[in-house]
Amino acid sequence: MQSNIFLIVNGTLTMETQKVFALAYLCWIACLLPVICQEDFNTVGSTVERTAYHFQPPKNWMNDPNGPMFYKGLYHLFYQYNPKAAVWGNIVWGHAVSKDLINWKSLEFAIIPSEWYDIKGCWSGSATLLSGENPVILYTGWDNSSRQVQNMVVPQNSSDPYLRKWMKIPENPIIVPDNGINGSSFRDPTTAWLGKDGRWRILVGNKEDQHHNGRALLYISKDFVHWTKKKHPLHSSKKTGMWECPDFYPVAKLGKLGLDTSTNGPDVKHVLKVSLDDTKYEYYTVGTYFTGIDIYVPDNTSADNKYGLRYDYGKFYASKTFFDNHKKRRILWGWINESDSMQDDIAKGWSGVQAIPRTIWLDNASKSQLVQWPVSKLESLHGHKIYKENINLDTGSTIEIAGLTAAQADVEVSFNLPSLADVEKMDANLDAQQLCSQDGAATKTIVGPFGLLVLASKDLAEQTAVFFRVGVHQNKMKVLMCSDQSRSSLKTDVDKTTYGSFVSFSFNQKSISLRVLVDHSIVESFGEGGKTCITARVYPNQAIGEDAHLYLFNNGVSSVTASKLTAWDMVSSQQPSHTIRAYEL
Ligand code: DQQ
Repeated sequence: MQSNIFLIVNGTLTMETQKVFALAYLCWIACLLPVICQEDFNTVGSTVERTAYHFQPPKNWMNDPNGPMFYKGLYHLFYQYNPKAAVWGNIVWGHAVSKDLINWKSLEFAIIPSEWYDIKGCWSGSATLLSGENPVILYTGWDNSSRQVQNMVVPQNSSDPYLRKWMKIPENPIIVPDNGINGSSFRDPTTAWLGKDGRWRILVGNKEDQHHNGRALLYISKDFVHWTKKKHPLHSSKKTGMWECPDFYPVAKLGKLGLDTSTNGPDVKHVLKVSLDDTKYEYYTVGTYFTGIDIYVPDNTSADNKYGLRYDYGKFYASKTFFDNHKKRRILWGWINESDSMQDDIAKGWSGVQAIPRTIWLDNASKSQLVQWPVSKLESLHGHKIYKENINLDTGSTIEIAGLTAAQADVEVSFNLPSLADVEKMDANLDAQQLCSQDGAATKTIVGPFGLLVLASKDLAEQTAVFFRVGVHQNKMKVLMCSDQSRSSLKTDVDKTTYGSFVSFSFNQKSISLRVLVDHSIVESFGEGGKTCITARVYPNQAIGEDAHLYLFNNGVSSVTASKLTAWDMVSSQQPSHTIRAYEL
């Protein structure tokens, strides 16, 4: 090989060499800096919609959470990220670490397009801790002929708790779409689990083209590198379209503790979650995993399609769980996408936020649905507290809860229910979301709507209403929970869909609870201890900063009492900001 020394004549660079160096320098600036050396993370877009305690890079596009794990004392979160713009494209794996799941530091991008098998993008995937300690990541590569293939990376140095450098293995791609699998619907490998036969299993999201049936293809491996597809998928469902980001994991029948993904047995049920590309909604089923035949059968307690159970009935997609072996809990991450236009995202310079990580467990009473609650460490951000008891809410009342930073708050309230002897009959032909949308918070029924108005302007022209109504629907007494965005912003070019769902509720109880996390443009709501969750993305332009207010309200005919209300100002958390070195942590 020619050495540089030969290009120097009389101590100066030849013209040719200068050109080469200049070109190389330009390439380095233009190409490598933004991707390999990280973009300039200091250019933080400053808009009123930016959140203060949700996970959010300083600029550009973010979508799915990827490969979450706990490793050597640190939580890792990777995420789909466009280093170049606030719209989807050029996808790399962003990487951040945290000691508590709330305060984050950025690291170098973990996986970037570099090989023929991922040159068009490094898409979603999952981490697995082999033998409980060696992390590997499987991800989807968009290859040079636009096929989706599955690839593997391993840490360059597994003694580094930050796992800064990841190496693509020489065997990549390790799984390709063969035998009639459509290469444009073949992605998002799951965390692997070990069967009794000592072999690893993963799912890859797919659809069967002819009938538009979504399915979770099952692959098996002895060594994690060579994978064989099982003849039948682990599960499929008719006319559900492409299943993105499948997630499959065990939950304990009793208690709230999480389980390692390989756990199975009589005390365990399994959950299969899929993200429906057609609707951009997720649904999950709870069921039984028959290990001998590698088939998952959902219980008949909810629909196995787009009408099924959802983690969140608002904006929440491409979610992923992981088993936190440090605290023995299962944690759920989900992407909150925007409700404004692409032009607005470009103007504000960013798009996409991650929901607060939630502990997730099986509802021990019904065993037919999951319960979610923000990780307890969120409470470390609690600032000034307000506590009130027995606030009577007569019909038509709107009572301000003053003295709070209402744009950045955590609010918990319990409502004592009035007599339910004579409640409204809800239209049996409408589902929960349609019922919530009918008249939103402005409707008047016998019991409800009652709840909270958050991110409200003083004159209430802007407000996001999160509320309950009780009524009879299809001959059963039900509690409806709604998040009404119809007046969330005076802006007109944002999606103001009202969301809703019925809450699993035992009517022996006299009260119902609501917790709402307000973070400037996010309203993340947890009904009845996390049995129903609704996340909304809102863009107020009057109810911002000091001009945001919080109210209790009741528009129902019957009086309701807010028996306890606790609200906290929230301190801002440390968000991914810039490239850091280990010693800064
Ligand atoms: N996002 C990724 C895909 C996944 C989709 C691409 C879900 O891997 O299917 O950014 O939002």
